[in-house]
Amino acid sequence: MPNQTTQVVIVGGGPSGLLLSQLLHRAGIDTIVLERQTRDYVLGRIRAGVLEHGFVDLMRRAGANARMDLEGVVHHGFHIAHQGRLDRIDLSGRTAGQTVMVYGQTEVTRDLYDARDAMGGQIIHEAMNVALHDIESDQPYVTYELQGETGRIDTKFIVGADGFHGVSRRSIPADVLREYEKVYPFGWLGVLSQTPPATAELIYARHERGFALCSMRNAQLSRYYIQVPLTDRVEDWSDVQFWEELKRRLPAEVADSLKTGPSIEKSIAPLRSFVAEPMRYGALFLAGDAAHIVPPTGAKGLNLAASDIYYLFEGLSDHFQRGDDGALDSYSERALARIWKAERFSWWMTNLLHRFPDMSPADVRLQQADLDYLFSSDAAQASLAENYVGLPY
Ligand code: FAS
Ligand code: PHB
Repeated sequence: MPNQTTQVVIVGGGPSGLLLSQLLHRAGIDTIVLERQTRDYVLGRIRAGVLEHGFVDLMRRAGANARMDLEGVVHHGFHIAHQGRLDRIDLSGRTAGQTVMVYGQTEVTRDLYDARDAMGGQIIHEAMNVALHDIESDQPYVTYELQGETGRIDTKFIVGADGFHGVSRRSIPADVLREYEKVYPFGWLGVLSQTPPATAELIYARHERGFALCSMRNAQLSRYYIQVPLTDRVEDWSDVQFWEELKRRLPAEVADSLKTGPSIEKSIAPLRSFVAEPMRYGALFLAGDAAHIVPPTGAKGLNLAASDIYYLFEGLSDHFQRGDDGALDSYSERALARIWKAERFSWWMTNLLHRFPDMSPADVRLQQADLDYLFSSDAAQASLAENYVGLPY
């Protein structure tokens, strides 16, 4: 396999890597994306469902927004169910008109793949054993294996957009890398069903039996979650058991009208808060889940990847177009400032709504007081809303 040369090698063909590759290509900057899995495998993942307005803007800037703008649904608020009732958070009312868009990550990824294909972007699937070399030098390169042959790509920069289990973060020396982690004592059992959503807007439910979430992908595709112990396995839960437990955790008005149906996807995701610092080491930049993970309670995971890509795109464009490295040099500090605020919000919302195994009666009352304060205070609701729609980039 002949050696190749490019300006930026991107490891990982998930939403982070694809979005950056598309933005750079439109700015005349050459990239090669190395993805370990097949495209079908990547597109088979069911993950995030809520896009901040910043993410929506970036998809439009990338020219990958046509289907999103047609099929995505703008949401102006969501509900919190507690003590048998629904209270609404008025996102647009509390943020001078800002909203979120409900549009699945699977569709975002599909749109980005289509946009890359339309521009003739180079994505190498099933690239195995990707390895980063000489990242401290100004002549780094990447090797990988494809159908038994070894390939080499010489480049100026490498972006690690290869998720939590990728190779990039592990390429930063242990005495340089600092990792911060908090693992939650429960997981989310998620179900996708071809049924109409429970309500027009999302419902985050706090219940003594545990957290639940009613979300959706479109008018005929719903996404539900219930908090489960870490010891639970997917095979422990039949569809009937899932629907019965979900209904127990929802106000009667919602449970009674819930349309159930067979699950077309069912999985358990662990919850953790995680940040790796720094997000740059020599010619290597980390972006998205490769650098940080949040509990999905605040719908921040995918959206944090977007702000990383925004900062990185700005820095790489300045470098290649104007020879200015200011934005690249400040990338890690700038991205981490927004990441830690989103980590805080996701941690706070997770503590507000989940039943922790070791909660004392006092802890339960304090948690309820937190909710009572929230719905008695304009300032508290404005604070939640500005975090949920997305803090400024
Ligand atoms: P990704 O993990 O999506 O993509 C990384 C890509 O790199 C993958 O395609 C992988 O195959 C590839 N890769 C890995 N190692 C490689 C290697 N060595 N060589 C080449 N390629 C390699 N966020 C929300 O906002 N809401 C949610 O409800 C939500 N639910 C989630 C559920 C689950 C089970 C998981 C795991 C995450 C969830 N997230 C959620 C977060 C998720 O959406 C991420 O934030 C998002 O996928 C981040 O995108 P990327 O940074 O591109 O990482
Ligand atoms: C989803 O629709 O998958 C979803 C929505 C909001 C969240 C988490 C997941 O906070």
